[in-house]
Order: sequence, then C-alpha cells, then structure tokens
Amino acid sequence: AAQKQVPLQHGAHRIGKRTDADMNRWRDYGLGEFIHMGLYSILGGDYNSMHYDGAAEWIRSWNKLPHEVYDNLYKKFDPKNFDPEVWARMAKNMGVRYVTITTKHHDGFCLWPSKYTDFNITKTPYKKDMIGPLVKAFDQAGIDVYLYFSVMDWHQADWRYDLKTVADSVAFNRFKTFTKNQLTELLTLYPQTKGLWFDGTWDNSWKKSGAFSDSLDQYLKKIHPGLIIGSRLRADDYGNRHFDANGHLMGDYEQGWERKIPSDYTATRGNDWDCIMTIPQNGWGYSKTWMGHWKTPYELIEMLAKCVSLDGNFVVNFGPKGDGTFRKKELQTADSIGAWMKVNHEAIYNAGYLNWTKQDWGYYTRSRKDGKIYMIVFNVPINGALKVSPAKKEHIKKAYLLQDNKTLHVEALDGNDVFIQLEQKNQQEPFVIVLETGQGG
Ligand code: JFZ
Repeated sequence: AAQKQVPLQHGAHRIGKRTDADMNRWRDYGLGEFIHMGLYSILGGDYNSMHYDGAAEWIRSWNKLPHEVYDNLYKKFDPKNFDPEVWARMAKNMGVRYVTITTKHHDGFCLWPSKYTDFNITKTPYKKDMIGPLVKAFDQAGIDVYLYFSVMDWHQADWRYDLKTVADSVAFNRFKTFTKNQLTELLTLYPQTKGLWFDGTWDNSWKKSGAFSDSLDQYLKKIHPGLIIGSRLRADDYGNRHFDANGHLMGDYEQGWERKIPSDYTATRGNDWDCIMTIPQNGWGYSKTWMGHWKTPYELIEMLAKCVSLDGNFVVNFGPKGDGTFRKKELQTADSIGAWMKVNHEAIYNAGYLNWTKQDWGYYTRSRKDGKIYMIVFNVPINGALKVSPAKKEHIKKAYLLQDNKTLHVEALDGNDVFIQLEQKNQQEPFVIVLETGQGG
C-alpha cells in the first residue's frame, strides 16, 4: 500500500534522478577534488603556541582565540606562492574531473572581490582575486568547477542561529538578501561554474526558511541553467533537510555522505551522491599537526572504487598552506592516486553500479558507455582464484588485465559461476580485470 503523503509546498519538486546532459556529466566524473583555503590556512590549527584539537578551519570557534585576532587575520593573508596553473596541473595529474573550491567558509571571509562586504581578499596584502584565476585554470584543464559557499556567516551581524524575535527575523531577512546578492555575484563573475556546494545550513534560522531556500534554488537555476545543487541547501516546510517529509531527496544529488560511504547499494536509495573525504581523520583546512591516521593512497583508491561501485563519486580534500602551496604529503598522495588512475581510469570514469553479488576480492563497476565490467581487486585469496558469480543469463566470455591486456584463464564452476585464475598471487597493489560478457550460458 502506498504511504500517506504529507502535502508540501517546499518539498522535492522532482522524484528520481536528473537525466539532463549536465547531470549525466556529473554522474560520470568518478573522482573529484575539494579545496579548503581561507584565513584559517594561515594559522594551520595553531595559535599562541597552542594547538586547537578541532578541524583547523573551525579555529575561530575556539575559546582560546579571540574573535578580534581571527577577524584581523586578513591583514596577513598573502598567498605569495599561489599559482592557479600549478593547482590545476596537480588536479589534472591526479585524474580528477571536478573540483570544489571554498569561496567563503563559516568565518565569512571571501576569496573573491565581493562588493557586498569589505571582508574580502581585495583588502588583504594579496589584493587580487583567487577564485577567478582558479576557475579559469581548472576550466582550461578540462576540470569542472563547483563553488563551495557557507550560508552560515560568523562575520555578518545579521546572521542568526535561530529566529526567536521579530528583530531576529528582520535581521535575517537582510541576511537572505545579502546571501542572494553574493550568489548572484559569483555566478555572474564566474559563468563557467557548474554547480554550488552549500554548507552551514543546519541551524534553526535556515531550517525555518524553507520557502526562501526553495525560491533561492529555483532562482539560481533560472539565472544559470544546468546548475547543480546538492541536498545541503534546502529545508522543507517542516525544517526537514536533505530528504523531505515524504522521504524524497531535495537536491540534485545526496550531499550527506561526508567522511562516510554507504555500506551497500540499498543505503544509497538509488540516488545520485558523492562522498567527500579528508586525508587525515578529520579537518579540511591546513593544519600543521594532522589529526589521527593519514589515509594511504591505496586506502583512498579503495574508497574510490567502493563509491563508484555504488554509483557515487569520490572527492578527496586538500588544505593548502597560507602561502598558497600544498604540503609534501598531499602532493605525494595526489601523485600516487594519479599514477594508479593513469593505468586504471577506465574502471572509474563513466562507470557505476553492477548488481552482481559482491565478492571479498574487491568491487565491480560497469561502464555506462559499453557495458564492460571491471573488477577492481584489493584482496587476492590464497588460492589465487577470484570468484565471479554473474547475474542469471549473463556469462563470462573473456577476462583480461587492464594494465597490459593479458588474458586470464576463466575456469567454469557450478551454473555460470567462474574462477578467474591469476598467475601471480602476491599482488602488491590494487589492479583491474576487464570482463567481457555474453547472454545465456
Ligand atoms: C562542514 C564544515 O563545517 C567543515 O568545516 C567542512 O567545510 C565540511 C566540508 O563541511 O562540516 C560538516 C558538514 C556536515 C556534516 C559534518 C561536517 N555532516 O552532515 O555530518
């Protein structure tokens, strides 16, 4: 029986995936990059010889650091060694197909010359715009650009966490106009923008502004056709976020997979989604001391394979230093992922979910272009044989290594199950096997 539907004015306006060219392109990215750059990059998580335990880009909220000190950091913002071409080349070499850049984080500092606030990059010793040159360099490298924008703004006097009085609502209405102006400005200045990545939308003030967030979403898409906006912008009539009261996704893709990956396909609810991941345990902006375990390139590649196998994209975050350069470890990580991608990108780009039973050796992906099946292998069993159990009516005709086209022996088992026999059992790195299938069998 159909569930009772709650009538909504500001719920999802579309059920199911977007199928236009822009969204199809998004779906096929596979791998992306996130960049957090801002005033926090100057401090790197430290102040007065003390270290802040939280995420470095949140350091302004630390009670040991006076707001006045933080808000004057713009006088020291001078990324002298910033070269947009170098950033774009690094991303290209890593094999990413889209990038999301912070234009304004929670602190309210704007990396573009916004005419709606003085708290922007033109007032720093650096003086110049950072966003424009980045958009241009990435765009020219063939990497699609998305702009991160925090709605929550600690610098604006009109920002409210909640709307408890009439005065709160009056101030917050001014803030809404300010927000709309800034977003219009970004899309006007940087028309190459493919989408907006909203953040800081979890407070009551915003949850009570469902009508506004709905109209803002429609307005932005009207002035910028094809624009992609995830599920972190809107709230419905009742303040539900991501999914409306009827369980429908509000946004072009699910934006809630932050440092976590769906356990299986059911958990994705069949929606478009991406996972954004930090290399350390947590923390997005540059931190001199990295938090917890540092994910190795192969760990990140395994996450990438898992995301793509579940129809999602995987996005790795980088936090450049205040001078505009990347720490060595990040450069090495980007390099290693890139080296693997150069050989194996076919299994990642334009590929997605395959409904065959998952096996312990790794992950399947299927090409949306030609239906080829990829096995991304991380764990080779002791017997050196990889079990494949195709869905009914499909059978394996051929298996070969993507890295050198070497054909592998396919041994028939019960039904249409097979063992793919590896000649070399002690693999040291993840590798890909291509399967060609036929009907019947
Ligand atoms: C937010 C920011 O607060 C953070 O600084 C960073 O920019 C990150 C990309 O986004 O952090 C979040 C947002 C959402 C969740 C967790 C952290 N969440 O949904 O679990």
